Amino acid sequence: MTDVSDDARTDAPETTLRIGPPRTSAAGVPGVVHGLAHVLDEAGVARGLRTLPVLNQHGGFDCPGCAWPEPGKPHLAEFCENGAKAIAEEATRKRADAAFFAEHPISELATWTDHRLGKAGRLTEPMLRDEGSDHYRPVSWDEALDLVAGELRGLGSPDQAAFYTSGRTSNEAAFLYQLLARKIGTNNLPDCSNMCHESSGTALTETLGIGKGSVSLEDITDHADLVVVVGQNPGTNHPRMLTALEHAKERGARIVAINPLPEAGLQTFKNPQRVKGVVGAGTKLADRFLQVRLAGDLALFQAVNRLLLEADDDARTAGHPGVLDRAFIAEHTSGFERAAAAWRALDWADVDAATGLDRSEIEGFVEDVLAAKNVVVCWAMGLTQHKQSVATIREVVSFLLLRGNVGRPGAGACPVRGHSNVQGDRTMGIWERPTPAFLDALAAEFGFEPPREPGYDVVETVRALRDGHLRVFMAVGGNFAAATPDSAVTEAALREVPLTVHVSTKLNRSHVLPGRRSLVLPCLGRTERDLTGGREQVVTVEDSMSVVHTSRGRLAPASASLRSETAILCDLARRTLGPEDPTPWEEFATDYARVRDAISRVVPGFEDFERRVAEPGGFVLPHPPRDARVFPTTTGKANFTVNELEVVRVPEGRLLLQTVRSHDQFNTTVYGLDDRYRGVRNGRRVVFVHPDDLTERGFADGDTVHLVSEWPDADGAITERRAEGFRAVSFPTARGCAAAYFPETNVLVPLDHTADQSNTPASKSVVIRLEAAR
Ligand SMILES: Nc1nc2c(c(=O)[nH]1)N[C@H]1C(S)=C(S)[C@@H](COP(=O)(O)OP(=O)(O)OC[C@H]3O[C@@H](n4cnc5c(=O)[nH]c(N)nc54)[C@H](O)[C@@H]3O)O[C@H]1N2
Ligand SMILES: Nc1nc2c(c(=O)[nH]1)N[C@H]1C(S)=C(S)[C@@H](COP(=O)(O)OP(=O)(O)OC[C@H]3O[C@@H](n4cnc5c(=O)[nH]c(N)nc54)[C@H](O)[C@@H]3O)O[C@H]1N2
Ligand SMILES: [Mo]
Repeated sequence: MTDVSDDARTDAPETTLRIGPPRTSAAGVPGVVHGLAHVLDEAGVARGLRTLPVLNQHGGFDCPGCAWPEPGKPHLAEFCENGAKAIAEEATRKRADAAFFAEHPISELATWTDHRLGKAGRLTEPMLRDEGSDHYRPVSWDEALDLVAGELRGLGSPDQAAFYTSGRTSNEAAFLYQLLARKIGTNNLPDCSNMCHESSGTALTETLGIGKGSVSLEDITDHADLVVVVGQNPGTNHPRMLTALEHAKERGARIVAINPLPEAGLQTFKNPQRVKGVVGAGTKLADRFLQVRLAGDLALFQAVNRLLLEADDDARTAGHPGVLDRAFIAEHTSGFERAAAAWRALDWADVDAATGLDRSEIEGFVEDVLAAKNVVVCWAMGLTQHKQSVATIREVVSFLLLRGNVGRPGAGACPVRGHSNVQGDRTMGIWERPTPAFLDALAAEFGFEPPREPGYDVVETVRALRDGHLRVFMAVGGNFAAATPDSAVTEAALREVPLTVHVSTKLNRSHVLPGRRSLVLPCLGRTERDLTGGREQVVTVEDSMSVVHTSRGRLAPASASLRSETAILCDLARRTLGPEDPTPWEEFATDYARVRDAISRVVPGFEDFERRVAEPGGFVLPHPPRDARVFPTTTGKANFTVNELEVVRVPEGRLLLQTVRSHDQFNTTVYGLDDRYRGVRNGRRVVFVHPDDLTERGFADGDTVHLVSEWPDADGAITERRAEGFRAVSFPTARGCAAAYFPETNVLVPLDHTADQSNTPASKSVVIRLEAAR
């Protein structure tokens, strides 16, 4: 299925690209047939069928697709089109084996697109690139791990190493990985969360006292009267969430979508798993759609909070009860008066400019809120990847607090996580800023003094690489080179580091931008049977709603040489820390229950881990605000906040670009070249722009353009970054806004352009201009 345009990592326009009208509904029968076709094609019929029925079932494996929770009683097969694609990607019969690496020099692979790299198949044995060589060659596990251990032991300082994690790593492997890093002596544990929900964690910790969502699946399906879906494209990225929204609607709940793009999944949903959905026209999901401008949500929620305040004034003046939950505010919150004063001073001209919405649209939303007893707000990357993301999410929390929408059924904050275990990895201590309490517990369990200084996050790791401060860059999963901003900077920096080590399932760009020496270590994926230590091992994961459960792979491993992440890390730890280290690494490797035992003593909420996780559906971690309206913040209350609004002013003739996912990718893994719901076929170099914005800038639909980002450096000089050869697509996005796919557009995102406080790359608000291609 590869076409000419996909042969090279080229900036030439894609000649076979086809654009049709965007869809208004998601996930109908064609969706699942399409998804199944992927599994059957890639994995072979028998393997595919063996895989799907055990997906997300008790005793089966956790879908590597996304972190949306499984219902208590899953349907016969709780899977979705994109889950099927994720499995196909892992269960593929293709192999990037020694013969493959012998045939293709690294310099050639570096010219391939991400799509083509991924299609090379599963990695099969440890591969080493020697200094100066243009090829990877096979090495034994012993040689590979001794090499890494030797390099780690020879560091001038422990902080010359950084240990990256992507959110597919199991709880057990994550726990051991952070333990190894801290035993070496560093908190340099950057993870994909830094680019993902870091803004949510930061804002929620400050305001509610815990950086996780406060709702359960039942809150949405059974109790909420209003579900607000803001900055999220569930039809593509969390398709099973649509089923939950459908249940909510059947009970009469309303759904409000807030997004610059009219995403298909938020418009109409055809549930493929239900007869009615199959034969009928589908459910209209969103009752109200606010087409906000990019980065306009802070102003929007401030305006909503102001209007709620005014509605309360009006009601009380008229002698009615107010509309705010005064009892909750008095008993459980802090800072209300200051926040209220700030809302009263809000400048409506700023709201108009930032949101691009009519006042009547915002008032309509406020009416929905006032009509609803219980409100849930769900969000994803549309809220987290902007300069003022943390402030925006704080303001969303204030919105919930005003009417007591936290800590009762059907209400709360729901950051919808990305990677299937990204939340669990953080719970296990994958964090460059661990809490003192976590480090104390680790110290007590393992009898050592962990480092206390904060380590590098993702952006700081790129800077450290660029500035030559790192000697070892290790990654368990992920694709650091492609996922991080400012690709040119990151790619150049990675090539200079003395040793890169990637524990991966599949070939990706990070492997073909190797350090001076580079190791690619192949590991088992979620779907595969793990027989480490001669017994069948299970691992555990935590979903977006703090449910911890087991995952057991069922397929035969892609190669006999694969090792589990846990086994690799234990072996590496043993070689690095030497026989004098008292940690029972070998026992950890051969019996993961021993790891869970250690976790149960270090991480609060995991008491009696082994027994509780064996129960059907697992167990739910404690969440004081959700469970008891207890807020472990610095004030001991839920905090209202005052957030100064900085309206993003895009210079004349420029556009604000967001970098998003197509329907045919998982982050940097490109499954295929279509974005069905947005009408794109057989290409990815497209930029979606409002028709009037195109005309005003002298362009027409179908023109080939270059995207040029403009970033003022500290001294005020403008630095330009370019991504060339894109098809301009006239699209009903909000005015002044554009959208294009990452990772291709990561080259446009300046490294220093990050969210205040969370340091998350602001990859949803990049100022660009379009340039005519000649
Ligand atoms: N199939 C599939 N599933 C996935 C992934 C995948 O790549 N493929 N990735 C996983 C991961 S790691 C994550 S984090 C999630 C990502 O899930 P999403 O956050 O849904 O992913 P994005 O494609 O980044 O889409 C961002 C959405 O926010 C909107 N948006 C952007 N900026 C703004 C804004 O300023 N305001 C508002 N209101 N809306 C805005 C965009 O129009 C878009 O609808 O999905 C997870 N699941
Ligand atoms: N411009 C822009 N950039 C972004 C984003 C954006 O919206 N816009 N989104 C950001 C977000 S939300 C995220 S989460 C990051 C994602 O960043 P990463 O998590 O680093 O990237 P992925 O593409 O998810 O990683 C895919 C690779 O993981 C490996 N892999 C898959 N499964 C396994 C496994 O089970 N074990 C191991 N060891 N390896 C495995 C495979 O080799 C595969 O190539 O990207 C961020 N980058
Ligand atoms: Mo993510």
